[in-house]
Amino acid sequence: MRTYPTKIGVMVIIILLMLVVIAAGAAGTDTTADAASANMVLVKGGSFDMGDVFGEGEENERPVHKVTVSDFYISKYEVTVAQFRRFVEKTGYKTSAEGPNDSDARREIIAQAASGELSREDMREVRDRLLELSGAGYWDAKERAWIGYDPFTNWKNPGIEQTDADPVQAISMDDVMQFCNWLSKEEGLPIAYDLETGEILDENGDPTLDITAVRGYRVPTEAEWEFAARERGLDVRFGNGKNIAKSSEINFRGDEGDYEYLQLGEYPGKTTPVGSYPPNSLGLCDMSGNAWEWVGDKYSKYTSESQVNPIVTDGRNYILRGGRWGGDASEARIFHRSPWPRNDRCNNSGFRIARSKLSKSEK
Ligand SMILES: [Ca+2]
Repeated sequence: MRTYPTKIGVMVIIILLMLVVIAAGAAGTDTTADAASANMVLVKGGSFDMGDVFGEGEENERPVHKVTVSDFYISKYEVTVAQFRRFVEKTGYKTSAEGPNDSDARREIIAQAASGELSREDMREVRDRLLELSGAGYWDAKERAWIGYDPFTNWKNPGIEQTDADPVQAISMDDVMQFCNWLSKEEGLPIAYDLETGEILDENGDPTLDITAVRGYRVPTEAEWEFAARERGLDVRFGNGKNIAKSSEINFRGDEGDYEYLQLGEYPGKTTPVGSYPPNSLGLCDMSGNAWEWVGDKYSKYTSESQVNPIVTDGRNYILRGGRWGGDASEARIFHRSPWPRNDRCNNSGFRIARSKLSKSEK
């Protein structure tokens, strides 16, 4: 009988150990409760041939050109609904998509646009006025098409079912800058963005073109994003390190398209919790598919010149990279570039954060 208490003791220890293992497992995968900055991956810098090295994409993906980037951090996951909500709850921030819902103004804008008499410049103005109002570009998952601007679509109501661990959607570049500056302040870092001009700022708050001098949180530059998606510049087609797009490995419109690099599969028709698919060799998830991701450059055509830590600051549009849950295999290719105005947004647009590595001693 003397062994009885010992057995109970062993059982208690085993149960306790199991609980510890379960808790550790939960902590390891709980991407909703963590701060957005909790899962940053250091990417060692290097040189690579940026652009469509396969020669099969759109014209704006070429020419391939030599680019060197310095060490930087990038988040393992896209910023989640829960992480964005924490920012909104702490600041009361209203996103671009939560502007005034003025139906008269909207009607007038739509009538102007439909008149067919506007110049390209006038059409831009009309679009800019539309962007001042509420709503976001709406990708209809079932129709598999953009159905224009929906005045009620925003990050709280993206028109798809989402969990707190899904990537936040309907985010503009303005929203990105606000989020990043808030996060920098939370962590006692100098802010990275001038919210008026959109300029990037060094640690003294002065505008800079040197991304390595920026201390605060920001989105990756276009070159950093591509370098990371390509596992430090390898010739791979998709952000998970693979050359064939499979719906078991990427969240995209995987059930249609006629591409050599597509294995037909499924189309979830919505975002999925970040980290649902295997990462690339740097540990980064969803670099292809799930949320479309803003990068910190203005859109411009590539040139063949070699560049070191490039960042384009002139131009009208920023860029979304990496494809999206509603996009096809071609869009999910790493090289694909989609230019959008700074305050534009849609129910596919999200982001991930980055930070410069400042010195060898910094963790
Ligand atoms: Ca993505």
